[in-house]
Amino acid sequence: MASRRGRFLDAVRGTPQSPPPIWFMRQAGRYLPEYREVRARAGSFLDLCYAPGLACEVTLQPIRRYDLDAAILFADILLVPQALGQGVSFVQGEGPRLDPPYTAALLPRLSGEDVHRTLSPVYETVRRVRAALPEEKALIGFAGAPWTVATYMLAGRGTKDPSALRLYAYENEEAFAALMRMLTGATTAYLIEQVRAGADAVQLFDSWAGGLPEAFFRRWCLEPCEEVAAAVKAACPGTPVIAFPKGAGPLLEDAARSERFDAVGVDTAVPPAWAASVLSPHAAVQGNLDPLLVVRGGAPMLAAADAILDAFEGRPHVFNLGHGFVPQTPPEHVAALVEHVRSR
Ligand code: 1CP
Repeated sequence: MASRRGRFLDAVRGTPQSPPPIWFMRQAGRYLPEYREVRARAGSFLDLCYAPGLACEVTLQPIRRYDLDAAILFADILLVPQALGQGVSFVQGEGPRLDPPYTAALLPRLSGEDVHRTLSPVYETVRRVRAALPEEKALIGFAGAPWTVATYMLAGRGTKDPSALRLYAYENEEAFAALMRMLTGATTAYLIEQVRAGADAVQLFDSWAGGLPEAFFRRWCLEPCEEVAAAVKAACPGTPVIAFPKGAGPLLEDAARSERFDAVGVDTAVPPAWAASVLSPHAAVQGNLDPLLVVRGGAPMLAAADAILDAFEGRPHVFNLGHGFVPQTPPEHVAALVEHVRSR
């Protein structure tokens, strides 16, 4: 329902709100005791992602606790490689494993034909969350950006340094381009179904967009995300799309200038004053408190929040973190932060 209104949707469409709407990346997750309880009942992390009743419950938990302006679907960016036919598992304490890692030889075994069969429980979660959410709160759907998902598919796991994967892309142009085409198509189909099921906006997480040369960033981060956004908007007119090319630095301006994106996520390393003057004349901005300051809490957290609020005063801004909450975040610090932002 692209016509829904609300503080979050009005801000991402370009109308400043005072105080700004608030949601947080990783707002559902291990820092919340009520999440840990449901997670223990679900069995594995992937079982939780594919159980609409439980995934709906954990999506709503942070809304109940903090009355946030937007919920984000509980799922993971690695459901798409699984739907394409690559094995995905989460090893306790070690993170994700994708098996076998992508090579040209794996390509014939992957298929974008049938992603909805694997992903249909996610659409059911979206329907349930939208039905349970108050009218004025938004539901954000999401997917990983093709490049970021490709890094996991190529490495077979999370990598601290994706430079070997960039070399793969340079040296195996055809096999890499085929993977990116498949991911772009599957991501588009996935997000369109999320919106049809009730997501009010979508975010593309490009967590590994940092440290790339300009031409590589444009070709493999920006352009595939623009293609996905254009197709989502063509199928579901008026749906806001948020791009989050984490670590992109000055190349964030390219994303903000793109007519395909309504808002850009701003990571912790970006100076808010720069984002306010360079980015926000083109797009709404979302961010960018250091999640580690929420672990610290108290005056340093509130002062940093004030600096962000001051920088974006009078501009379309969604208050958020520069990256997700870490598991050791005290939930009471989050409550104090929300109260502070709302009381300005
Ligand atoms: O045991 C657990 O509970 C697993 C922890 C966890 C959670 C809570 C993972 C594993 N994924 C999630 C949920 C998740 N992931 C959401 C849900 C909504 C919310 O924000 O509340 C979202 C939006 C994501 C997106 C995601 N998954 C990203 C992009 C954002 C980012 O953090 O950069 C990435 C890179 C992933 C991969 C992933 N999933 C989980 C882990 C531990 C990782 C990172 C792996 C690595 O790089 O080592």
